[in-house]
Amino acid sequence: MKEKGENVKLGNLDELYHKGEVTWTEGEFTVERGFQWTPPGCHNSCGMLYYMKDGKLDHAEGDPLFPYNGGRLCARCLNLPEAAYHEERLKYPMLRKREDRGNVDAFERITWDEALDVIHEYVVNEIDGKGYGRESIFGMVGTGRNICWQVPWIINNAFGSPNTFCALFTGDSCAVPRTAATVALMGSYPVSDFGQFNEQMLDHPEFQIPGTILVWGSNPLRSNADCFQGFWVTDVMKRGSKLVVVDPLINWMSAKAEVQIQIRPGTDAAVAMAMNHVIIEEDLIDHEFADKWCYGMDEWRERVKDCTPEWAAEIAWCDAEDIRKAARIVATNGPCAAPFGVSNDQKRNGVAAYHAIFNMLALTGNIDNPGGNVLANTNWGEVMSYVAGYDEGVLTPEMKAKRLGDAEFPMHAVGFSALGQPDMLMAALETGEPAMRMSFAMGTNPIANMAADASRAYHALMNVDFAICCDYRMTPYIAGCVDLVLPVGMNWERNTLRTWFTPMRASRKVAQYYECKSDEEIVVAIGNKMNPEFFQSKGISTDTEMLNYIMESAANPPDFTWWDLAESKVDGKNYAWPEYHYRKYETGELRPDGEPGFMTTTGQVELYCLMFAGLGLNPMPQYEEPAQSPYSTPELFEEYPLVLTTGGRNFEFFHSEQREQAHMRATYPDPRVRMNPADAAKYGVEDGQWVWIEGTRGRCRQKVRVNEGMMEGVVEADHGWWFPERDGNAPELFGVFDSNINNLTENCNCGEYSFGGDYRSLLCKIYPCTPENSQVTPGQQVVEQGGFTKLEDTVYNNPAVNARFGGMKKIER
Ligand SMILES: Nc1nc2c(c(=O)[nH]1)N[C@H]1C(S)=C(S)[C@@H](COP(=O)(O)OP(=O)(O)OC[C@H]3O[C@@H](n4cnc5c(=O)[nH]c(N)nc54)[C@H](O)[C@@H]3O)O[C@H]1N2
Ligand SMILES: Nc1nc2c(c(=O)[nH]1)N[C@H]1C(S)=C(S)[C@@H](COP(=O)(O)OP(=O)(O)OC[C@H]3O[C@@H](n4cnc5c(=O)[nH]c(N)nc54)[C@H](O)[C@@H]3O)O[C@H]1N2
Ligand code: SF4
Ligand SMILES: [Mo]
Repeated sequence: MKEKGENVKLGNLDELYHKGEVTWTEGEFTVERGFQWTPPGCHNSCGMLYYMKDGKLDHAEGDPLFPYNGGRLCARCLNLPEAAYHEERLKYPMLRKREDRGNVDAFERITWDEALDVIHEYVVNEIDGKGYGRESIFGMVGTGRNICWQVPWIINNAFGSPNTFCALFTGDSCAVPRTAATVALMGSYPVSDFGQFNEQMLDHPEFQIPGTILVWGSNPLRSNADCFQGFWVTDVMKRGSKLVVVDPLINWMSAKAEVQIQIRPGTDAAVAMAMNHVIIEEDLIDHEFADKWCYGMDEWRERVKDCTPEWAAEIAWCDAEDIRKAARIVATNGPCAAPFGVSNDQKRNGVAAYHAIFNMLALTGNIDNPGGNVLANTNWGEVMSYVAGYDEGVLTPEMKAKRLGDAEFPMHAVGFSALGQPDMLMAALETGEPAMRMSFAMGTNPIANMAADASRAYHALMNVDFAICCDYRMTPYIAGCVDLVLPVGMNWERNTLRTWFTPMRASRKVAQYYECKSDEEIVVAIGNKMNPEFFQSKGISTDTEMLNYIMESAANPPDFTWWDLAESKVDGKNYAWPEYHYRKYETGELRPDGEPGFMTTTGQVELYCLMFAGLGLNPMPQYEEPAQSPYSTPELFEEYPLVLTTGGRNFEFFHSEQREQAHMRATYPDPRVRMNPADAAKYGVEDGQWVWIEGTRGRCRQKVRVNEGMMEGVVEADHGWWFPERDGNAPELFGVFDSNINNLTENCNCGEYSFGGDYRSLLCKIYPCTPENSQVTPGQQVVEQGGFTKLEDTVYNNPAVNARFGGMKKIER
């Protein structure tokens, strides 16, 4: 250790922070080096130093030796002990009878062996014994907290079913619309480049600082979404990057931006098409790239010919000059990096919006270039995504064909999503055809957060005959709909591996909490119980054997094992960056035939997408109004005069998590709906007042937050709210329906390409809560009175869902 006051030079960091070691003693603490991804959940995985005392986590610090976060941590990770030792944390497997759903006290502690027996017996007696196919067992998963591969592994390889879903997440409205658009266009997934693909990060000799960061419908400073650290934005801003922001709300970044296009939610595709128009009209195209590598230039030019900034400005309620200015900056200010924004995924028109944005980035040469948008691969080609386990040879072709949605949605049939189509699951649960008998959920709390139309989701999930959920704490979904609960360990209570995107990281189990198991251990336990032949044939009897198997079976396996990595024996590190190259389309690295080009039919970036055309889908982006909007439903707009967007992220919560933590609730106590002062005055509501937000499908209550930065005529409401401090029993279920903005969102009406639903473009009205209009709680309305939407009134608005299920058929509840 250095003397107090002595200068710590950078060179000493290795020594100070024990490079090459994974555990050491510091005073009363044992320090354990690892990574944090989940739980509690996050899209990132920061390098951590866990300070342990008496077998418990005392506190955590960022690992300064891991370049990705360089020692920095968010509030949620600084507060890990509160998450870990909260009284709501689950300790043992628990079971209750189906008729006791809604009664939290009815859960009884059982052993893991009993839990495995219960699952085994149900499958043998109630699925196989009664002649239901294994496809009637389905998995539900949430966002990629690094808990995405475990569920298909269990569903495919342990249970032999092809059906895993993002839990009633209409149109798979996160990431999938974007990946579908970009994979169709260029055969790969572009990720904004902030140097993270090389260990030297910003200092890598080939990296260039982005001239422009195009922040479109996202708030990376808060969300750190998708393997992307928000502070990378400020790091490159310090080195000269400029910002262009497309957002209805003025935020910290827009205040620093060269230009913000402030738009009506849901109109992104129109604005993106107009930016393409400007770039083409003013010939701001990067001809060196586009003439050689873009297919369909003439068709695209023709498509956007009339999409003038004035046309888009009228649709989007924005300024045409801002569109021009933004397009010019994107095209002329050096490389342009466009971090992922979920706003575009969360709309029926989302695939088109992303297609148009990436056509623009291709025209301006911002594909696979330093400081632009690089074509990402997972490390050595390991499969640890939602598609994991699907091709391990367990499922027969007949069984694979039973994946819900493949027959109706061509994009699913050809593999643009690894999962079943969630709208089809909703319809199947509602009609009973096909029967979906048993569910297995890991990493999702659907009625609180993921499912559109929460009321409908609740009733649909109550139709499942036997429901299993793995979580680390009691949730509304468990309280309301689950029969068997399996408790999971925190990040430092598990052996685990992280592969997307880069670098590969391994973290070790350094503590045990009661009888919790990691999700990885649960895969092994259920796998060896249900399908021992398969798991033994792969040599998988433990979690670490499975993790090592995943590494060994990668397309280009690394020359180290899971144990090497976890013990910091890979060049003295517990992480490893694979070799990375820019402009891979020039060298043949993108195609199995080794030819230069992109992995598309033409080998080019298809502005006019032949893949879409071949599937009978619109080959080029087209603007469509949201299903509800001032222009698509003017009559509704009279009654519901505010445009509603939902779910902007905040520092305190990751979706429905952290609500039980006093430190997070101290700075963010209640659900908030942000509105402009003029709108607040117009609708007679004040800052801090509880109001009803009502749409055509239901209502919920949140607190008004008057915000001058919010566009007039637009409101933005929180998602994911429930109240662990309230009654967990039905009908309240911890108040999950009280402030749930998904009481208003629509299910079974995804967009043309089968992806994207209108979570961020709805209509609503807002009025003060009064004792008179608050007598029946939303919980009572949903649970006791049959829901906001009566089942018989429900319609399948998506044509493909409708084609299969026709009108509604009522089943017995
Ligand atoms: N702290 C925290 N971090 C998270 C999460 C979390 O719950 N909490 N969730 C994770 C997940 S799964 C995801 S997908 C990411 C999402 O993270 P991001 O992609 O960064 O998205 P948000 O933060 O939701 O985006 C909010 C911004 O979108 C704007 N916006 C709303 N509607 C529209 C619209 O129609 N068009 C445009 N252009 N802008 C719009 C809002 O005004 C707001 O400024 O965050 C991840 N990270
Ligand atoms: N209206 C509206 N709705 C939205 C959004 C929006 O912007 N607006 N955003 C949508 C988006 S982008 C997404 S991705 C979804 C996210 O939806 P989900 O990913 O389903 O998020 P949660 O509801 O928080 O459910 C996660 C559950 O997993 C548990 N958990 C956390 N870590 C682990 C773990 O390691 N193992 C296990 N077994 N369990 C764990 C948590 O305790 C929690 O109960 O929500 C969507 N819902
Ligand atoms: S919450 Fe913040 S510090 Fe923790 S893993 Fe996520 S990005 Fe890193
Ligand atoms: Mo998401």
